Amino acid sequence: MSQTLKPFQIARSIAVSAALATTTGFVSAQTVIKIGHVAPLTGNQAHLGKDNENGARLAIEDLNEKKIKIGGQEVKFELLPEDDGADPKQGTAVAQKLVDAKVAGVIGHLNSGTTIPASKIYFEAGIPQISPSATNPKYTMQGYKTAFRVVANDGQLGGTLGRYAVKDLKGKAIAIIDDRTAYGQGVADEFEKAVKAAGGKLAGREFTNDKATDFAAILTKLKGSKPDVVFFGGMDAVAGPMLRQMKQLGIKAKFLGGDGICTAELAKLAGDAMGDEQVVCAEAGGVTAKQEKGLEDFKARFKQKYNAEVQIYAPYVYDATMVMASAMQKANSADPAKYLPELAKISMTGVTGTIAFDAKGDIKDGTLTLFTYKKGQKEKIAVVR
Ligand code: ABU
Repeated sequence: MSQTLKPFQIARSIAVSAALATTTGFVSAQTVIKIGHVAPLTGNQAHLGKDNENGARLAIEDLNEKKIKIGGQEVKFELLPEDDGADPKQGTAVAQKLVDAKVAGVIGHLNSGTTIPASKIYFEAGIPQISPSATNPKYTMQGYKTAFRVVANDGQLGGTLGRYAVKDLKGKAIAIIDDRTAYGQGVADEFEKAVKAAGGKLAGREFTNDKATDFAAILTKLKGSKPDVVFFGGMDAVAGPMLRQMKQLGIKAKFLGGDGICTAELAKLAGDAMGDEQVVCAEAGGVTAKQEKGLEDFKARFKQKYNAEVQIYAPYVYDATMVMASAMQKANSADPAKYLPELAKISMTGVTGTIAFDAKGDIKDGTLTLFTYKKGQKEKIAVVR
């Protein structure tokens, strides 16, 4: 018996047919390989999310220009960008959306607080995920063979900065504030451990949240213990106003933070409240010697293309995308089950240095770069191994 379909049923039927056409393999009849990318594109971290996404776009463009063949066919890489708003729940929702869209891999998420819960969804779907910026160690400690990251972790960031506060800055009263996110609290915990291990004295610990703009209460409380170093575990959008309010309250301490504050934007967010060499922060990667030119060339090219400075992680996103594509080429397949073993044993030199993963999926021999700001410009202090 024939049945007349209503308009919404016709639309659904077409959508299902299209989906079926691409379920025969991860290289479809159209030879399109979908790569998901997730970062916050709304909210106070949107500038960082856009930076990451542009890193992915540049990589996809470069890959498509190479006219790569996989499985005997020329392939076209397609970016599926998603916004998780730096929110863990939105993070898992968009992760499921990407799994349903049959992406071959995911670059992201930007934040540890979204990357960690999303990683379970990708793992259960067998889809490789490379985070270019999530630094909480838990991400790669869950035993998920699909989880990789191309940057150092909070143990390295917090540990190095904690020792730096005590040994190099000779901090006598070290205050800590964190934003209670997986990243902010985690990196602050590591910083605190390192300060104590180096024999430093804590002047107090307070917390805020990742959307806060008023820090008067916690800063006034900390001011009583006369801190000469304040460490903030969190992102630049919160650190900028915090620096302004420290100046208003007359707190003349050095201000330290991890990669979340180590952005081009921080100088603008803090304005004239940021003194020369007052801020010391660490990027969770870095190159030396011959590799420096490659990274500087990338940044110049990025600026020309997007009319924007690299904030922090665009080069790492670019490399993460290239590493994923390279594993597909080595496997001669974009099927996650086939290229995942190649990804696990990859060794590739990109614009951020050499990328190879340890058994957990962390980058081998991860480096850090310490920066300060002078006249609003980021200046490298040292690359630390
Ligand atoms: N690593 C700093 C920003 C991203 C995150 O880990 O949450």
